[in-house]
Amino acid sequence: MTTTTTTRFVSVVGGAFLGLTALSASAATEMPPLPDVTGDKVQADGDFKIKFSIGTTESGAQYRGLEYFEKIVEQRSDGHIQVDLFPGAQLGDDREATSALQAGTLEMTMPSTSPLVNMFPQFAVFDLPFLFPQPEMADAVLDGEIGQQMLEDASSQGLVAIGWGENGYRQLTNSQHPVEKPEDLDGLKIRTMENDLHLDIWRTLGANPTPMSFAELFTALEQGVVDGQENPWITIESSKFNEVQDYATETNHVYTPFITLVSARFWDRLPEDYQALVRDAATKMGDYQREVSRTLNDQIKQDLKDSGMQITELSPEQVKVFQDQLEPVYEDWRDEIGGELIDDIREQVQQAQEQE
Ligand code: EAX
Repeated sequence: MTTTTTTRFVSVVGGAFLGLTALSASAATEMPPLPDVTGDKVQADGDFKIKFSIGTTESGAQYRGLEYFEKIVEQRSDGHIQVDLFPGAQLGDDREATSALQAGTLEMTMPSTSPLVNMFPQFAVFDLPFLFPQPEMADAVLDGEIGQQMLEDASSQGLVAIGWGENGYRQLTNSQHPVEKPEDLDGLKIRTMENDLHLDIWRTLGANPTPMSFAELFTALEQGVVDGQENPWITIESSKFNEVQDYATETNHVYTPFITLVSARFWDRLPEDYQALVRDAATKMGDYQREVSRTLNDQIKQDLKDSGMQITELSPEQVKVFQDQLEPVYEDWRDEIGGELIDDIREQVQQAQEQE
């Protein structure tokens, strides 16, 4: 997050948020106005179309970010690049959309990193429990050398990775009873992302986890195929999981990044100046989307409470019980992820904490 972006966001958007508090609970995901587009028009040969698909719905912060991306790209290319947005996994869930990019039938997507660890094993580092105590520490890693290296590594297998956003801190919801401690999870059927580390987390805590794509999740919760799931507040609300889940616990157990991907087949056809424009727009989208997500997080938690969800907030001591029980997960995954990468990130987080 650059200072200019933060300042612009506060000045352009701050006023709108003040107004929001007066609105009713149903207006929870009323979004701030989009920032103005800055930067010169870019001229290059050809006309292009970008179909951009995401798993989350139109009422989430991710989609708001995409709208900003669309505005930047269309305005600065003077309409020579058209962006069409497809939210709600209508063109496929995270994995399917990523495959479509590889096949060249879709131009862009922005999945969680977790379902892609089968392609990029180092992404599993972000699935380690309680890795980032503050979102700014995730920013420092993602926007720093480690994040840059990961974008380069993920620019392979028919993909070009051009930026980061956030899904955010994951919270547990379920249909059965309040969860305050690991024992309360005994036997609960929890849907996880298609990711072995997440399965390990929930097994270690005593739950009965089952992996499933995001596109199938609402129906599975509604029909009682699973008792619970975990996602950030904004994703819980925008997917209406609160309509089929009475209980939630603010666990903050994993911080999930979104990664912005482009089809290499499309990218290779784009003139260099347009590639630079798309990269720049992806960076601005990532900064803005993280701001929107963080600004709305507490308000949405409150709206979920107001809608009748029973939300358990854990004391630091209660969180520590979960953390201690999950410490072995770090050892289990050390070799697979790479000990050096884990140590690097933990060191950066510690330094950031000491500076606080
Ligand atoms: O696109 O699968 C999930 O729980 C995620 O939130 C999904 O990646 C959103």
